[in-house]
Formats: sequence, C-alpha cells, structure tokens
Amino acid sequence: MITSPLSWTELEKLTDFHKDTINGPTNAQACLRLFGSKESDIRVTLYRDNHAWCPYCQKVWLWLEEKQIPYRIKKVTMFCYGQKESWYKGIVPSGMLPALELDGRIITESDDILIALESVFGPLTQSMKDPEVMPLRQLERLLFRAWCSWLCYPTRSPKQDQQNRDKFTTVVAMVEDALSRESGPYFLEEFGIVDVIFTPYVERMNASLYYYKGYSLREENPRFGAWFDAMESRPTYRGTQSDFHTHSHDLPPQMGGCYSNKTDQAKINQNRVDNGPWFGLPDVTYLEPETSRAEALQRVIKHHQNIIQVNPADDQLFDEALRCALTLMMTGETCKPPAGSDQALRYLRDRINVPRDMSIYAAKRLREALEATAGLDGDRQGPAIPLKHRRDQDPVNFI
Ligand SMILES: N[C@@H](CCC(=O)N[C@@H](CS)C(=O)NCC(=O)O)C(=O)O
Repeated sequence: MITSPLSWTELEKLTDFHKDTINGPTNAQACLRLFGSKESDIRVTLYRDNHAWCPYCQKVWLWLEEKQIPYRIKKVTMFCYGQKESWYKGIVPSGMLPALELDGRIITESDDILIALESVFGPLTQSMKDPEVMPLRQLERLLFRAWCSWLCYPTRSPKQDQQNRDKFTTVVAMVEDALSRESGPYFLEEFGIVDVIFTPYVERMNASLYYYKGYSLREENPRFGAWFDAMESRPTYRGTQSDFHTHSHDLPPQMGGCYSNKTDQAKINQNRVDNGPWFGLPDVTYLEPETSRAEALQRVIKHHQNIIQVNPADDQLFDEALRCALTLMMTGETCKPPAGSDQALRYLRDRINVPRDMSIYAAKRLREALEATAGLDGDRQGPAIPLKHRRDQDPVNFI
C-alpha cells in the first residue's frame, strides 16, 4: 500500500533503542569506556580516527576492549577526509594515528603501544614478544604485503593479475596452515594477541578483494571462515566490525588506490556491494539482532538535521524522501518519495559508515530502505564517491 510518510515525531515513537556507550558493549560512538570502573581510575587515552577507518587504531581499540581497561577516546581527523586538528599536531607533530597516552606519556606506533600496554596491564593471553607470537606477527605482515601487491597496483594483463593472486593465495595457504595447527578456531590455543593483530587487515582484505578482485577470502578458505565466525562471536569484535561497503570505499584514498581486475565476478560483486541486496554478503554471518531497525532509526533521528543539511538535494525534498525510507524500514509500508529524490536517497545510502554510524545489520536495513524508496522514484545514482580523498565525509559538517 502507498502511504504518506510518518512525521519525525511519529518516527521517534517507533524506537526506544539505547546503548550504554560507557559501560555497555564495545561501540564506536563512545568517548569514555569504564567497564564499571570509576573515571578517576583512568590511566589511558586512545587517540583514534573519527571514522574508525584506521586499521592500526582498530588493533589497539580491540586490545583495550578485550582487556577491559578503562580509557578515554579522543577522535582525530585523517588527512584523507579533512583537516588534522592543530591540538593533535601539538601532541603528535606527524599527525599519525593511533597514539596513546599512558600515565601521562605519549606513545605512537601501534606495536609499541601494545608492548607498553601489556607491560603495565599484562598480556592479552600471550605477549607481543612471545616466541609463539613472533612468527605469526611476521606472517601477518607477509599477508599484508601480498594483499597490497595485488590490490594497490594496476595490472597490464589477466596473466599478471593471476600471478598477483597466486602470490596472495600462497600466503593465505600458509595462514590456513597456521590456523589448522590448533584444534580451536583461533591462531593459538586460546583467543589472544595474534587474533587482534590479524583482525584489522584481514577484515579489509575480505572486503576489498571481494569488491575489486571477485575473490572471497572468507568463503574460499575454511579455516579463515571459522576464524571470522569465532571473531564475530565476541562482542568486542562486533563493536569494531565494519562492512564491505564502508571498506570498499574507505580504502582507495588510504591505500593510494585500489584496482579492480574487472573480471565478471568482480563486476557482480561490485554491483551487489554498491546497490544491494546487502543481506547475505560474506561480511557478516552472526544472526541479525532484533534491534537493527530500531538502531538505524535512532541513529538517523539523532543526526537528521545534519544529514539533511549535507545532502546535495533541497532540504525539504530530502526531508520528506528520508522519512519515506524510514517509514518503509519501520512499518513495511511503501511511501512514494517526492519526484527527483532518487539521487539524494542514494547519496545517503552510499555514505553510511559502519561502525561509525551504526552496526553492520542496522546499516544493511537502512541501505535497503533507502534503495527501495529511491527505486520508486528513479534509477539515477548519487554523485560518485571520490577515490583520491573522502572530504565528502568531513566530520566538521557533523559538529
Ligand atoms: N606504523 C604505524 C602506522 C600508522 C598509520 O599508518 N596510520 C595512518 C592511518 S592508518 C595515519 O595516521 N595516517 C595519517 C592520516 O591519515 O591522517 C602504526 O603501526 O601505528
């Protein structure tokens, strides 16, 4: 049935979603994490990027969450999406992230940060320098380099692409072998530091190779698949976990370019990640929480004025179109958006960031509703997502 969209007041009544960002499960919105401790117990401040795109920040973030160390979070802009805060350059002149303040001392370089943290708070199962851990840390770097060689350089021929793929999958086979040495799903007998070290880039490999190369790391490698599933059973990882859409478009400016091999499979995958359906993509396998729609709605309501203001379309037109999409998401009732709003709806669809804005399933629900509503008006795409920078995501527009 075609209905008219609910008002913002009516929409507000449809969500009671609330997250305890300070003492509840891991989340990207918090600026303070206490785990039941007092603020006066805090010895640590983590400086990480605003959008949760930086992989080295994710490593430290996960470690702190797993160890439940009370800490403050100060969010900093990355060069690719805006201007670095001058207060941060006063602390870290290079502007590089992450940085950590531990008992008043500033530490940079994620590995040095983890070594300093474990010397004060104890290791996360194993130490960074444990003889069992060292070769696995080297394997992670080997995998990282093989991934960069395949993803970040254009190839002249399918043969060259195949050679890069073979080099990557040779290292993947070594990782599969390392994972198969333990009876459980993690790198060592119990979950620990090695899993945290592998997480950020393996998540980005899974997303980017699916999108740019038509290769599904998680589905083609059973041990990796089981490892991802085990990681997703941890609320800490779920809170930092991103999705295929976010990574496919946050990586090009950070990596200096990501190149599609233009195979049929890569084209199919690109179309699916960009235009849906988003459910069923191998970026998540745990069951969807019942709260995903309510979460998406609460997050949009909270920021709707800014979301409308940054959208290139006329404010009134987009306000109505957005309410049509939210009405569909919450009630299942189809609302025809105003004429000419298809691009505006897809502009937002393309700029939802996981986990910065909301969790992975909430984002899928919102993208689905935006796309279905846009489809009622037309098939025009929004302005292309930039490849060399992401200033379309400049956080100053949301302050
Ligand atoms: N080796 C460093 C690498 C850190 C790094 O490359 N950080 C990037 C983000 S992923 C950065 O801060 N770049 C500056 C910027 O983008 O603003 C570490 O392990 O901490």
